Amino acid sequence: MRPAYRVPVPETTAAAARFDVAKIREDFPILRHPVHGKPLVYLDNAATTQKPQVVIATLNRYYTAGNANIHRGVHFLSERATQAYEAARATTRRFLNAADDREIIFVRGTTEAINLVAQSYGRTFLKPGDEIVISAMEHHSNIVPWQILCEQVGAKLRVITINNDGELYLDVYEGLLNERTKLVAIAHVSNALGTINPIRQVIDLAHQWNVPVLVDGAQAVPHLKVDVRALDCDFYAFSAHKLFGPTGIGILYGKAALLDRMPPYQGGGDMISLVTFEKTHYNTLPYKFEAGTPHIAGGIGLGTAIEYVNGIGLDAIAAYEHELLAYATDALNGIEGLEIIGTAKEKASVLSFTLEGVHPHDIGTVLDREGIAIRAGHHCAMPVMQRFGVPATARASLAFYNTEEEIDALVAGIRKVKKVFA
Ligand code: 7TS
Repeated sequence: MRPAYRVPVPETTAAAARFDVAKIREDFPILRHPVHGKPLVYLDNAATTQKPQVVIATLNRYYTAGNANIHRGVHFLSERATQAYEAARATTRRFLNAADDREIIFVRGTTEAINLVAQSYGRTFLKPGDEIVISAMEHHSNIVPWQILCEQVGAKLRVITINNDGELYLDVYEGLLNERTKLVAIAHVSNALGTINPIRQVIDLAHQWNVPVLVDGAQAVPHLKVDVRALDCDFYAFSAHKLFGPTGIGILYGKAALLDRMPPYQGGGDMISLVTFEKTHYNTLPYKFEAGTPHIAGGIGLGTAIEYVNGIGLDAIAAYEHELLAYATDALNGIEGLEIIGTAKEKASVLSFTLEGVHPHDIGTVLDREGIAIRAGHHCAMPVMQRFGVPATARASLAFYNTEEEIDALVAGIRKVKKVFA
């Protein structure tokens, strides 16, 4: 038997000790609303996060007193909405430490960001026989767009395998890179396992072959400080709704030099500078990739969410969540028949697990009656389930507003599951 997996904790960091979680919880109104008559224990943050009052207020204020279309009106409301939307772009640029606002494209979310790169970059620059490298721990949205592209251009998908802890085999990755490799697309943090990939190293190795790298940052930005210039990634994608912001909005960061060479992804309003029936001239970056009226309130709401997260500080968040993950890991390890899937040395706050003799959906259903929200299933990462030989897992995913008491409630809930199915 393998020794019980433990998350290494240095010693209580000053940042984690200072973290006032009770005060932070007051910022999230939904946490005061009971579920099935029980206090809500929300542990499904990898699917989507809850929204702080400031974000809700931003959306409310926009539709109450600020609604107008952007980039076109000369009237007061339109100009003000445009300013607020563009200010949110600048906030996002600072958040990622990108060099230029032109490198920040508003999209619907991570999924659309990846499809944009696949269809615009991929269809333009890939030819038959070329290869795209992904990993065995990708979310379907970082698999399927590349499969579609492969069918369209005759390229091939190559997959970096992972070990029993859910870590990349870097030597396998090095072996996959060659003159046919035209793109690497990889998760920064795995949604199903919690693994934090050594993304800087992944990027450096690809760049030795002049291969651009797209990083799926959906599960990273809520937990880690991301600096796209320090990483030197070529594309970085994330969704606002996993970062305490609204659904329906997200970001594609791309290096301007690459985005400039890429054709538009969709045609329509706002992405043009001149249209005649003979020829259309496209707008400059970032607007070339932003056809049609966007999710204006969502973009502005994302800006507020980022300011809120910055106010707490990602270093403090990471330190607190690390301690909570260690606490939860120890607590779950104490339950007989429970196995944690995803035991990487570098891990974000995701706990996937199986329970002997109980289907994950049954775990989820019993926990729900206790007011505890987790996700059960394949987490849109079916190849991860296949890799670990399980049909599904139960997954508790933590955010900075979760507490040790909530972990205790989860453990009590799982013990109840065991009794019900004994
Ligand atoms: N990439 C990763 C790593 C994800 O975790 C998700 C969503 C996506 C991409 C897609 O993001 P979207 O906002 O475009 O849908 N992950 C999950 C999850 O783990 N449970 O529900 C959604």
